[in-house]
Amino acid sequence: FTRYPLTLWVFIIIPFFLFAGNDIDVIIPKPQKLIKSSGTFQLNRETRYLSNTVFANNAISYLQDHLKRNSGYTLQKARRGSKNTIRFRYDSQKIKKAEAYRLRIDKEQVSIEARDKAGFFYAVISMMQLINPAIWRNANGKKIRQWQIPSCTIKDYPRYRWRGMMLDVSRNFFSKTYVKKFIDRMAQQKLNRFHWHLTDDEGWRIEIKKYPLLTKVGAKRGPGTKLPFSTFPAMRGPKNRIQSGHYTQNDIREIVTYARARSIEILPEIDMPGHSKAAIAAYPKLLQDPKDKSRYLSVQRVSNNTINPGMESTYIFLDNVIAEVSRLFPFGYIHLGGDEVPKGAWSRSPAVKKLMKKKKLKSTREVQNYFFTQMDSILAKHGKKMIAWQEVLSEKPELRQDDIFMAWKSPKSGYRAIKKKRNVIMAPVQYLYFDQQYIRNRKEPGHTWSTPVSTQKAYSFKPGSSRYLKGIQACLWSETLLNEKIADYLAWPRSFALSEVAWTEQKRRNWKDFRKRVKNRGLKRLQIQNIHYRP
Ligand code: TNX
Repeated sequence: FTRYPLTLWVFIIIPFFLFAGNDIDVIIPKPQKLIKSSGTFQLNRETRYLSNTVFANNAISYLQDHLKRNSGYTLQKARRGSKNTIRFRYDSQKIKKAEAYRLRIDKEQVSIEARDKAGFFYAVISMMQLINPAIWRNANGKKIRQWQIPSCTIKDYPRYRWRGMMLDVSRNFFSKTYVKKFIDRMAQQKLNRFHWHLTDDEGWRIEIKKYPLLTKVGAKRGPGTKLPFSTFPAMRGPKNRIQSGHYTQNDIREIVTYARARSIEILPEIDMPGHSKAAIAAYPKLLQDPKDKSRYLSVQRVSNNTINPGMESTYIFLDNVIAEVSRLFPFGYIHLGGDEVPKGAWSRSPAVKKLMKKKKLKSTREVQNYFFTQMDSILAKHGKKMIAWQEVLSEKPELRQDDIFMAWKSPKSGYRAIKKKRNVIMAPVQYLYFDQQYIRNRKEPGHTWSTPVSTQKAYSFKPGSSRYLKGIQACLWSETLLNEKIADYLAWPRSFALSEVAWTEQKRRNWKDFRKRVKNRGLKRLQIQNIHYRP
């Protein structure tokens, strides 16, 4: 006490501890508007909730689950208005934007207003981020009977509608349990689109009743099926094996329900016509021209992995697959891949030559256009719109205006598509490929083919704005994700940055301020859930 003068104590040191104790500026992604007031709300066994809308049901259950687990009691419904309540109120007058909410906390009550399910859910997420991070514990621990919520008013809405993450479960398989964890962690960050990369050369991971061999053959891997990348030392060991496994249709329905309870829509991806070795292994006769003499390698060095666009059987097969996928996933879009069709694919296929003659197609490019035009109308028949990688955007594609393209090569390539009045989701490798190393180092897991993506680099992404820019997403390809720990490590803490770039207005974003919130709260939340993040 005597080392520092009294003035320093009165004006700096004591106030610091006063405010540090119940700091409210802890939420990630940062809300658009947050005003602190005095006092705290005590959430305890006597607290009740009131609601005038079914839109709040998911939010209430989510809160109840966490309280049950970590306090041992159920948040009950109040009979009438009284003190110590959390009020959920539908209000489309006051709340104008989709997914927006207003959250007001004072000593007597918490009041939440929104106009849709997502808005109520995000209000609860913000409220939970304001209290002791132990609320996020998912295993049983010490029961906490009383939670302090600092008083404040928050008015909040997302900057972009599409706030996504992609997980590749083909190159390495992830269990249903892990996929659910992955989804729940997204929800904690107000991310709302889970892009599920379900098929690729290395494995077909979704049960299709009409074609059982897709999983019987296409989801099983024997010994010796190593992935070709070996920059990370662990990848040279015996654990570098592609995993077998797939999701049954019941698994899928369960995961869809789980995600929807957290305001997350699932975008399934069936990658075609390239990246299809697993499907071809299961049904070679339906998907490749037996007279095709072309031999080629993909950029990942997989041979002859491309579905033939000149055969009738291809379209019948894909139509049947899309029919089942459409029924499983309620979301309005299906992702059809379209990336990295290898040079030379089907170049010596009589079936493709015949098609080119019949339809007057002059190049491989035009054959690919034709393929996606056909696929787009198959999707339309099943009531879905198309999302695809940017390669599908050609000179004059006859694709529907509602379709969306994912720009992964660079932000610039995304802006070019926007100029052509095409809907775009930005997922540039330089900022949002979370399968890349954080820093260039032999001991770091992750890919090395692009530049490293530190958390700060991801945070520095400025996507811009346009009515054609639907939002952003990060991608976790799994060639180097040998296990769940490596997946966690590559995803966190970078996903905090993703969520804030996707949610918070540019002028509200600041790296130092963000880093402080991550350090003080974000990382604690990860620790409590045993998430193996990169320190
Ligand atoms: C490129 S990006 C791919 C993936 C790989 C990824 C590895 C894109 C549409 N295709 O097939 O897994 O690089 O980073």
